[in-house]
Amino acid sequence: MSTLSSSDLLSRREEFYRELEPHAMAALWTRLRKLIPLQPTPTGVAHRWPYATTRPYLMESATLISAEEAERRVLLMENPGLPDTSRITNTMYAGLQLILPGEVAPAHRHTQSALRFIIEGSGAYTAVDGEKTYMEPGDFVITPAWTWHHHGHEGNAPMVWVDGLDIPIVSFFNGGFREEFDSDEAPVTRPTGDALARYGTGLLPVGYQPSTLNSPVFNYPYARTRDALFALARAGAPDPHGGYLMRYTNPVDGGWAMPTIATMIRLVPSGFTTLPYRSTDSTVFICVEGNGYIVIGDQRLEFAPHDIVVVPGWSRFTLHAIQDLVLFSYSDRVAQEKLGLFREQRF
Ligand code: GTQ
Repeated sequence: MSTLSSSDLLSRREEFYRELEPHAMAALWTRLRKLIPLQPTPTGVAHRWPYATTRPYLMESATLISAEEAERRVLLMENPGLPDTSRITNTMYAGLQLILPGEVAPAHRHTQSALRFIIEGSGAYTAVDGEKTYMEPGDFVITPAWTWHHHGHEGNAPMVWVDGLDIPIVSFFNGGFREEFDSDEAPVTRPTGDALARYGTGLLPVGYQPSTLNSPVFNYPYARTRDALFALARAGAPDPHGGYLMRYTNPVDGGWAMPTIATMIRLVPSGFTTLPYRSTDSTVFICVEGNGYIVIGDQRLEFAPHDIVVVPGWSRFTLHAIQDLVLFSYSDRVAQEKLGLFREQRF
């Protein structure tokens, strides 16, 4: 190595780093610890959006703009630790969408995948790839990437749902783009309920060859999900770290329902507290029903119906149910698993 004195060596190093800059180079050893940290290093912070706070703004937005003019009348949730990114986690988008009776949110398609988790109202539908599905609170609905979709409302009260999209993942690959349909409504070519009948009853058409990475079931009705959760609760003990925790699956292969977004639902029974758990996927929780709270480190965030709570990856948390607590959640876990990145730890 050099014969420079140690102070000369240090100043020569600083100079050397500056000399590299105009050549679009840098010394790895100045960055290695940050580039490849010792522990998973989540970005973003834990945060709660109480529905009591979000709902009045969402309703006021309807006095300011129509669904048609907005294309989608949505207030998005932006993680306070990720300002100006339109992200709720490092890899996920979340918005609250409002549609009023008689409105249509016009047909378009995009390379991003979307999920809807229904919050309130009845009588609105989403038309996805030629089939309309009417949405009820607690339903989980999939809009696969690049399928035409529009939303309409035949009911008589405001309808609200959460949109979960993989926008940041697609942006990472510079893969995000859109197309607008010629008219407001894309053609509906199959009867309502067709997909559920073909693919969602434990049966599959013989010879069926999937043409998509998504589950062919695109509405998982809450009535069925809820029955399953409460049947489990009558039949045995909850998982100590998760409660009665179920994932939404693709009936074709038993994998996750969507290729980039993992979706789960759980019941934490009244009075139950889960043991500490953490995983590498930052997670968005939506409280479906019941009451309780989550403890993340020294932070405690309440769950009331329709509240949204985000938990950064690799933060240890426990769930506490005051009344039977049903939580829907979504994250990039499915993408992490495919890339060999997913880790979890039970304490
Ligand atoms: O309903 O198609 O929240 O395209 C963001 C982008 C909803 C939608 C969002 C979208 C949609």
